[in-house]
Amino acid sequence: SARLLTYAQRAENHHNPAAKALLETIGRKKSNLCVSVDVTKQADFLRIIDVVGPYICLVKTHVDVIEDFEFSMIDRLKELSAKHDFLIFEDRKFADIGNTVALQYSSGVYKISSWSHITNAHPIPGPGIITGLSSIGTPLGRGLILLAEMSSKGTLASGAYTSQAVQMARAHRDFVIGFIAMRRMDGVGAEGLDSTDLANEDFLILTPGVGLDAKGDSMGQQYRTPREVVLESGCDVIIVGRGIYGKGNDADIQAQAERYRKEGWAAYEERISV
Ligand code: BMP
Repeated sequence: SARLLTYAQRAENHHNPAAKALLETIGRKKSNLCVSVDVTKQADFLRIIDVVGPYICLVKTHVDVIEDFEFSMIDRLKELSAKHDFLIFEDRKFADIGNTVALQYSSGVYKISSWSHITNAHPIPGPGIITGLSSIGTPLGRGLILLAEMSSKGTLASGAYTSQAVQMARAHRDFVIGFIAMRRMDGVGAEGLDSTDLANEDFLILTPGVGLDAKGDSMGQQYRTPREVVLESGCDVIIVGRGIYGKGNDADIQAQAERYRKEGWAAYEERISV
């Protein structure tokens, strides 16, 4: 299973350009850390990314929370992505019918497909959401992440819903590169499927709800440590927001980014060494 392979080995075997690039970046930078930069001003957004850039494989954005948004911010983001060698993941959580999400992905103020290597969607509408997003993203070499589970208390994304999300992804492996999930999805919803085929599948598990200093927040977020997430649950990328950018001045933010990178990488090295 992919759980025991190195990121570099997985990059060699991957067919999707965004997944391949992400796995290569992780290996090259020795970082499975994705920073989620959920701030509301362009200047803060760009400054934080410039500080954490050397320590991350991926930046996760919620571009619609930026109050003074101008499209030139995207040009600056792309420059930082080249300067520091990371990919971009707009956490858009699409959740509509195929025709609508294709428009939301390609058009409007943000034109997400033009700059975000990876985006995500809720499986709730059924497979048409993948067809719609793929019609825009596949020609551009993008990758899609499905939300199979969530980190928040009381999430409805569990049990049969999670299994069906994985089944939807298996039917669209060219474009769906993995999941937002709290654990590896190997074998989930796989009853009766060919075992060699399943052994060859490589979905990336990107996991939010990661924090070293808090157990959660007052709105249902729940945190686990990088070690719990990567070593015990077999996830591939840790997503950290307030645990990094919420820590004060640039020196503190840099120190936290370095701390999470180290913890995430140590947990991975221990995982593949067994
Ligand atoms: P923080 O580390 O500050 O709690 O931020 C977590 C980030 O991950 C947020 O941007 C949130 O939107 C996102 N997220 C999450 O917390 N749980 C999920 O299940 C899915 C998410 O995208």
